[in-house]
Amino acid sequence: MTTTRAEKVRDAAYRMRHHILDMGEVQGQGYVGQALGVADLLAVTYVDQLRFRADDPHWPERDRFLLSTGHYAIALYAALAEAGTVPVTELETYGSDGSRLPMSGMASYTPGMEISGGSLGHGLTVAVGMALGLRLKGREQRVFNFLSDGELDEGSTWEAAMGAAHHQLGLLTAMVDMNALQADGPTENVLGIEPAEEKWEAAGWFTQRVDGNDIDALLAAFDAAAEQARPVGRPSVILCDTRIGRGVPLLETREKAHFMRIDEDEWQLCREQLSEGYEGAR
Ligand SMILES: Cc1ncc(C[n+]2csc(CCOP(=O)(O)OP(=O)(O)O)c2C)c(N)n1
Ligand SMILES: [Mg+2]
Repeated sequence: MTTTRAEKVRDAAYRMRHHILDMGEVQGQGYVGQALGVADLLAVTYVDQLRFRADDPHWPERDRFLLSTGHYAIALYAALAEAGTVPVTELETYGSDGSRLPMSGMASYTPGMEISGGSLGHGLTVAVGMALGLRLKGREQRVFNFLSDGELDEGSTWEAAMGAAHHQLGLLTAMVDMNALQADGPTENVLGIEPAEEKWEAAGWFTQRVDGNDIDALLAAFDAAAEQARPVGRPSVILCDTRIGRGVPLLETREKAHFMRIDEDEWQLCREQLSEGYEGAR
């Protein structure tokens, strides 16, 4: 029996969610909810879309994946472990002194981490510069920028969005985690950004909005973006509505979801719930 693209992605996302829980347990807390929410999105990116060499993170021909949100590093570490760039055994060093896997993403520490993105609202500006630079060199690599809905409240993001359309950076794809949450509460209470699709369209982007936990919908959206991708053309954005804590019911309903503290005896329960959900869906 052949494994479909969607099955490959689903299995990778499941393993990544386990990695996220394992890393989270090392610190007893962290940005676990967001990471579980975007595991499907990052699995699609790393398993199905991105051109890279796991054992050569500086391979000049690679597509670029820029994580704007440094606090989502735990999600990227899970993807890098699944990809084979970071050994799975190294995940237990997460957040410890001297580890290559600090709690906030640092490009100089971690193989495969292209930028240090903790200062929110800067990732897309860097991505625009990188896409322009690659085009000037005559290269046809794609640049993917992962950003959060909180970053849509930053003016610099919209300057970059307009700049990308102005310069017709057709190999640039932004993916936004529309988890409807920020550190200070629900996005709609902090600074509403809806209707987000219309804003991106008005900025000149090929815009799609999907359920970010529906792997088939994600694959279709990434395929449509890839179809559009050309050196001179419209940049693409995929707005992904994700659910915090996805896959672990205990965490899907947590009130304090931006930075979760999880009791010692809850981690095993989280793992069991994750496994039950995965087996149940098969
Ligand atoms: C420029 C900047 N301002 C403020 C912060 C502090 N901060 C860290 S996470 C965060 C929430 C941003 O929203 P989002 O990324 O959507 O949050 P999440 O979905 O992870 O809850 C803020 C304001 C920051 N890192 N950078
Ligand atoms: Mg958010």
